[in-house]
Order: sequence, then C-alpha cells, then structure tokens
Amino acid sequence: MAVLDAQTFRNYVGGEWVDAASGETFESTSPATGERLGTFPRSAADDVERAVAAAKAAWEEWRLVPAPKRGEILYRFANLLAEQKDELAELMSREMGKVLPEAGGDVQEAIDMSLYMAGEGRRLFGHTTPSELRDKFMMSVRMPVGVVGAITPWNFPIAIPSWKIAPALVCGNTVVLKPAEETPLMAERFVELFEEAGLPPGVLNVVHGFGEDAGDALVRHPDVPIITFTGHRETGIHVTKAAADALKHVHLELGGKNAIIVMDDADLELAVEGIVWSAFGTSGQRCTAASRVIVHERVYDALQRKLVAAAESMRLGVGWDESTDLGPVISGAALDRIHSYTQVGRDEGARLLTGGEIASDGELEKGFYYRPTVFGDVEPQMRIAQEEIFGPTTALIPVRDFDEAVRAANGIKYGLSSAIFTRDVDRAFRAMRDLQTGITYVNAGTTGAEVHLPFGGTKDTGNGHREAGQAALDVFTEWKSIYVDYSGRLQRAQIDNVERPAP
Ligand code: UN1
Repeated sequence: MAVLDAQTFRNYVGGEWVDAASGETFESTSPATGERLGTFPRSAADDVERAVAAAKAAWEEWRLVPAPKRGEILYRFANLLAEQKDELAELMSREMGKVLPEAGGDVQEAIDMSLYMAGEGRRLFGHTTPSELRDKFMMSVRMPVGVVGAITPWNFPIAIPSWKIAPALVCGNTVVLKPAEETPLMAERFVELFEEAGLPPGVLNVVHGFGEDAGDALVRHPDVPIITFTGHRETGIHVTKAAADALKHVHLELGGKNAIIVMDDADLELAVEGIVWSAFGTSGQRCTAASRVIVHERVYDALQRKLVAAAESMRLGVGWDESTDLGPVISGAALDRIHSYTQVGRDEGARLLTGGEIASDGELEKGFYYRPTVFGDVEPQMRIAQEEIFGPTTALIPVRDFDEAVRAANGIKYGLSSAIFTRDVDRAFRAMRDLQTGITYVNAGTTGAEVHLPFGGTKDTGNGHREAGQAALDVFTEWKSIYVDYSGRLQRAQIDNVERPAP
C-alpha cells in the first residue's frame, strides 16, 4: 500500500501517485462539521492525458489476462473492503454525511458488486448456435472495448464506482476514474485497496478534480471509447453531446422523481416505514429517493398524520453518532437549493405539513442540515412534484383511485424507481406492468436495489442502458460473432444451402 501524507493526496496514474501538472489543489471538507479532510490535486486536461495514456498502454496486457484471473483480483478487493468496512463507513460518514448504517450499506454494495463481478470472470457467457451450413461452427463472444472513462457522484462514493469499475475490469477494460470533487477521499481509499488487491499499474487510474476541466477532458479524449456517468440530467446531455463527434458509447444514470403509491388497502404502518426510509434516508440524496407519495383519498388523512409524526421524531446530527437518524446534506449550495424548493412549494399553494427549515441549533450550525419536510395537498403538475430536489423533501399527492395514481406516477420526465403499497394482487401486477420506470417495488419503498439485477431507468433517467446485473456487461463489452468453416470449401450463406425452386 502506498504511504501517503495524512492530509495531502495525489492522483493515481500508471501505478504512481502524482500531483496535478499545474500543482493546483482543492480541499475536501465534511458537510457535517466543516472539518478539513484532505487536499487533492485539481487536475486538468494534461493530467487526464497522462492517465488515459497509462490506461491505454495497460489495456494491451490486461485484455489478455484470463477473465477468471481478473475476477480473482476483484475477490481480493471485496475481501479488503470487507476487512475495512467499519473504517471506510466512518470516513464516508465524515466526508459525505450519511449515517453509519447507510455508509456500511454503501461499502457492502461495493463488496456485493465485486463478488458478483468476480464470479462473472468464470462466466461472461456468449452463445453458440448451429450454422445453416454443414461443417461450420458459430459463436458470439464478449470483447473488451478499451479505456473506460468513469465519472461518479458523491452520494454513493464507494458503491457507484464499484458498479462501474468492477464490471469494466472483469470484462477486460482499463479505467480512468474522475470521482466527485465532494468525496475524493473515498475514491482515494477505493483505489488504494485495488492497488493492494494486486491490480497491475495503469489498469485503474484516478484523476481528481472538477467536471468542467478533468471530467470534460476525459469525455472528449479520443482514446476513451466508453463514458459511464452518474449525475444530473443536464450534465448527462452535455456528456452525450461532447461524446457524439467521436461516436463514443455513453452510459448514463441520471435523475429520478420517484413515487410511492399507497392504496386504500395498504398496510399503513409498513407504508409509512417505507416512505420514511425512501424519502429521508441519505437525507433524500439518492437517485431512487421517494420525493412523491401518491395516496388514495380514503387513507390520506391517516397516512399524513403518521408520516408527519414519524418525520418529526427524526433526530438530526452527525452521521457517525449512533443516535442520529438524518445526517447533513452535501453542501451549502445544496442546502440553499433544497430550501428554495420549500418556497416554491408554498408559492404553488401546497401545504407545508412539517419541516421546511434549515436546522442550525447548537452543533448543527457547523454543518448543512435540513429538517425532514413533508408537503400535503400537492398537485401532480406542481414543480415540487416534477423536479428532482435531492433533499429530505417529499410531496403528498391525493388521488381517487388506482388509475389516477398510475397517471400521476407516470406524469413526469424521469423513470427510475416506483413503488406501490397494496394487498391486492391484481393491482400489484397492473402496477408492475404500467409504471413506466426501470425499477418497481411492491410493498417496499423506492430504494434498495440489489447488485445482481439491472439498475437504471426509462425516459430522462438515462439513455436505455443499465448498470449492475447482467446488463452491465452490455455496457462494457462489444459482441463479436465468429464463424469457423471446416468444410474445406467455399460455402456461401443464404445461397449454397437454399433449395432451388422447381423450374
Ligand atoms: C443512487 O442513488 O444513485 O437502490 C443509487 C438504492 C441504492 C443505490 C442508489 N442501492 O437506493
């Protein structure tokens, strides 16, 4: 393991720890307390250039390492993550803000993904199928593509890099990672563990910095044929345009405005637990957060009462304190944006039932805390029911029946996750069919995806690709179809084997 100064960190390029060429830096600070966690290189195009060159050179050898051997490195990586899970969770809580059980879950998701993709080293199945011609064999195999440019967000600072990097590596690609500038320390630890697991130099490189310089240079680099990006819709559009001239493969995982439907036959206690977990977990800063709750009018009052009581019982504080239910949001800018939506909701005529305030009493004053916020009497077209807030704010939308609920759920531009609480099996199946999202939960909240099913969404949530599950392999490989003719003569498909029609 590289010996690093406790406070100053570097990029990881070609197996070396290096500063940005410009010598410029930026700081990582805790959103919980403002404490400084480290100084990181603020990289630009020339740093990206070096990292891509290292990844490109390493690819020539890495693509030839047998996939099961590539998988073994992922097994070792998973074991190291497991050994250091508690320490990583504590650090994540400091750098990103989420409470310890969730931070542990974030690390666990990376362990799960690494183990799953490690096993893929002994699968990566292709297909064989009989030829229409005699003495001819055909198969399709997955081929690595080259250097993957991965741009990852701060809200799952260990899990999401693993979703991209574990499958990219097992498929035989090399990677340049540009992690979120809010959580560079987590990315640093992530790559140190890969180094310790025995990943050869250049196979995974990290370039710290900001989207506008390091991220943009990575997206535009001609030797990076695949870009995988998780973040805002507008940035996703920018990435797509920047990658278009070089016809790059672009995988996007963008926003969500996820709804939980609560029908009149639902188990209301369970529904409230699901809503609290999905709306306020990670302080609402998940792509899968439930920022809308669509409620049958017959149970609306009861649900509203229970939900408000549950929200008001939540304790705000630093994530590493065991009594904390809700940690800070990521930054002052995020806090301002979330708070501005409270004003938007009020102006639109929604009823603020609880929260709607920046919390700054006592120790909270040092960080960025927002009280869990519930709006009632929200109409589906209001901005607070249409736009991604990415904070602990949810909107209750009353409806008369199931059809109206599904219409409201679908009446947005995003399509990541959805949920329905009902005990009626017919309604549950209709919801599974009719909710236009990439993920649907029955009798559970909108969060909680497991690593071995595809993750991603319809409409403006992405561009049709999925990460996780077997679907991830489609992002990080190209199919090659191979034909072997052992007849010893020229056999023309579609011609030599076709019976001539009778004259
Ligand atoms: C995200 O918010 O981008 O299902 C990822 C979930 C988590 C992953 C969320 N397993 O909410």
